[in-house]
Amino acid sequence: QMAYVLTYFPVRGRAEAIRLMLKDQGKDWTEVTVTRDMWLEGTVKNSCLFGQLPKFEDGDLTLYQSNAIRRYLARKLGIYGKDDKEEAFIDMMDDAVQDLQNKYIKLIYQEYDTKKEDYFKQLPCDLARFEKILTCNEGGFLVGKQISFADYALLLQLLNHEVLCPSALDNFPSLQAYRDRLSARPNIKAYLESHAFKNTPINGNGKQ
Ligand code: GDS
Repeated sequence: QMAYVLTYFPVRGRAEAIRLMLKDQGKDWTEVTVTRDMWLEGTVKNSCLFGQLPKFEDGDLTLYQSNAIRRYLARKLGIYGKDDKEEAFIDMMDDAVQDLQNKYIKLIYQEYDTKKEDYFKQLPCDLARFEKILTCNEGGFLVGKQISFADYALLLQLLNHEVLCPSALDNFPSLQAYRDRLSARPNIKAYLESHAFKNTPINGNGKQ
């Protein structure tokens, strides 16, 4: 069994949902870190199919696009629902988490100094939707009774948003319980407490 290889910048960013999934599922991988200087030199960027990272290798398979990588691994690791219906619901939930992540990335990289207050005003409305979904699903996850790749993405968004806005989850007991329950899974707990996780910045521009 060849080791997986994940190539990314020394940040959590768009690689973190991949890392968290691999950790929780007990899979090892080799991390290749591309520094800003290496990236600006241009050779690595030119070698990337869309000029961006992350890149993921599994033997002779090379993938780009973080969400394609996540879905590939989810299929392979069996965390993509138990049937077509669950799979469709997981896609739907993951797209909703991506909507939130895209807003977050836009704030961090483009509007951090100008739109933070607006973002804080909108945030409870976005989080309330996930609160309702988790309150209604007795399985304890976004979909069904088993963890899926969408759950790792939501957990990371909750953790990132609590850094951005410490009171983010204050009025959302189901989100708090979900964050606590997922963070207590043994492999996730060990990872969240690790030097590797704690010392890796959330975003590439130092904002959080
Ligand atoms: N859809 C792709 C995926 O999901 O894999 C997006 C991949 C992506 O954006 N990769 C970034 C990258 O390689 C790192 S994530 N950047 C180097 C480059 O482009 O040369 N992305 C839009 C998005 O995620 O939807 C961004 O906004 C990224 N920002 C997030 S970091 C600028 C700066 O330093 O501010 N030079 C680069 C900012 C940037 O790439």
